[in-house]
Amino acid sequence: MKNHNLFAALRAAFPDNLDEIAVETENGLFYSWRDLERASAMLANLLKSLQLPEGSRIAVQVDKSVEAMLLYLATLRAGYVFLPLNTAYQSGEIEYFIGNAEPAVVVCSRKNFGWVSKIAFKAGILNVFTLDDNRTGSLLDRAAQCSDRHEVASRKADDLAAILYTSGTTGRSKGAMLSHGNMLSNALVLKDYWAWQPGDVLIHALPIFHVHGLFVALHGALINGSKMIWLSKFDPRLVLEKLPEATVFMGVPTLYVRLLAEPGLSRETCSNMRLFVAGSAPLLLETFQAWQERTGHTILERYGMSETAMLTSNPYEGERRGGTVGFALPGVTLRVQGDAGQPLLVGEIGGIEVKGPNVFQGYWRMPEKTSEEFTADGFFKTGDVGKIDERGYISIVGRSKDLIISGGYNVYPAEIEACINDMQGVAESALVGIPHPDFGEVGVALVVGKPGATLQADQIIAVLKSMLANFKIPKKCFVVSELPRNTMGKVQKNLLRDQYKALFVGVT
Ligand code: MCA
Ligand code: AMP
Repeated sequence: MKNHNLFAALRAAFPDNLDEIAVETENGLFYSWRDLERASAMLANLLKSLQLPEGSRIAVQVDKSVEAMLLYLATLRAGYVFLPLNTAYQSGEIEYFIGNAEPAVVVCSRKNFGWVSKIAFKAGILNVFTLDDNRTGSLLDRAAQCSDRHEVASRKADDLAAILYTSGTTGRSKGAMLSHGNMLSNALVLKDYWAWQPGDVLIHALPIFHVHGLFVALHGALINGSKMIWLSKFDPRLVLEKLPEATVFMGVPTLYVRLLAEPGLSRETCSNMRLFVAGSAPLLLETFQAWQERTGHTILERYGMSETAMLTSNPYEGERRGGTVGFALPGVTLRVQGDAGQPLLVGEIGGIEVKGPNVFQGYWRMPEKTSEEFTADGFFKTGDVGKIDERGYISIVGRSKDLIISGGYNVYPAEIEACINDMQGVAESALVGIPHPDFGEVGVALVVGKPGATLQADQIIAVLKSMLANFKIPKKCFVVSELPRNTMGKVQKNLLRDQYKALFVGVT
């Protein structure tokens, strides 16, 4: 029987000459394809030696490094389920993920071992390893004793490969379950659609705990046997320095905004480049146009979700239209529906629904939530609102879900509002997304105090900082006397967005 393990497909795409360079880091380290093969085998053998039950989750909250990427590959290879966690998450957030996903293994950085292991041990997890971004930690110490030969675990296409937590409109995060088949189908479609070529070199500058960096960028390079220039963190100057050696770059819009702020960005620095891809948040037309003028390259914008990986893309050949996310990818069926579920005409705005081999297996241990998000005829409701023009180009014009996308990270107002509402003296609050020149959009909190309470905006922010990942912290907080409500009593966030829309104009 065919092995549908995603790692088997990625491994099969390694070049014949395993001594070629697969990854180069900013610190001048070079990893050959043989290194990737051997190290992922050793790590997979370590996981295997733990005799974990089938389907075990491996939760990982570590700084970006090649070894962290190898741990992902090893988890696939050993047939377990990878659960990446944003390094910005604080203890309350990690406690929730660990409690919800019940991983069998937790890997964290050494500096966090004290509090992470406490949470893990309390949850009954016996295997807690450390991994730092300087190639040290107990995970590598243990893997060093394992064999560098490992037979890839056999998996079916719908077996789980990863769980990505994505927040919900009602607060707590849901684990989107992605299978080996979901991810392989997407990787193969993108390889073709973006015309990956022999000799391509990817600058990998995104975090590897979300779809963009972990799947779109990494799978893209690996399934094409392409070299990666691996940057531990996005640094515009370093990217500029590496552009002449690269052909492909992927980023959230903030990365393009920051690169445009660099005087060194020019046609010349980009002359070796073949493709710039943007996604995870709307790319402003002004950024799209400024990039074209400065570099001569037209950014290719695409659209996806944690639940689905990539759904649409502007074409590689043919016109890439700014302000649109292009066409549904091959194999993806996309429709725009009216409120009553009726199909809409060209140009009419409605909810985006999708179907395809890339669409996830459901939310982890939330069957009811899963079925709510699918239509009777099997389409997944994205929560994005869009339209399709006469030439078939899809545009995202808004979201029916209350979501703020800040620098490519998702911030769910309900989660932040719940934290604020729990604070002493707070009657209620609202978090709204306000345009921001760097992050695209940022959260601003409006807080109403209980009668007689004296609230300090700074104090509210300070408390939030102790509870939540830094990117979720409102960039501004205002104590107000009331929130505008409609006749149904619902807070009119559109009025608040309008009132504060100029707050960050001109901010750099
Ligand atoms: C950092 N800060 C932020 C953000 N990032 N504030 C709001 N939004 C953010 N995204 C704040 C920190 O809280 C901190 O504030 C200060 O900026 C400096 O933090 P630092 O970590 O040094 O920031 P940075 O290195 O400049 O990071 C900015 C960044 C990063 C490079 C744009 O946010 C990033 O890598 N974003 C990419 C996210 C991504 O990969 N998204 C893909 C999701 P203070 O000093 O006050 O504490 S996958 C997805 O959406 C799908 C499905 C798709 O379609 O791709
Ligand atoms: P997440 O599932 O957390 O990764 O976030 C997915 C959401 O990001 C989508 O539902 C969209 O709202 C948004 N998104 C991703 N790519 C784009 C894009 N190119 N333009 C607009 N929104 C996007």
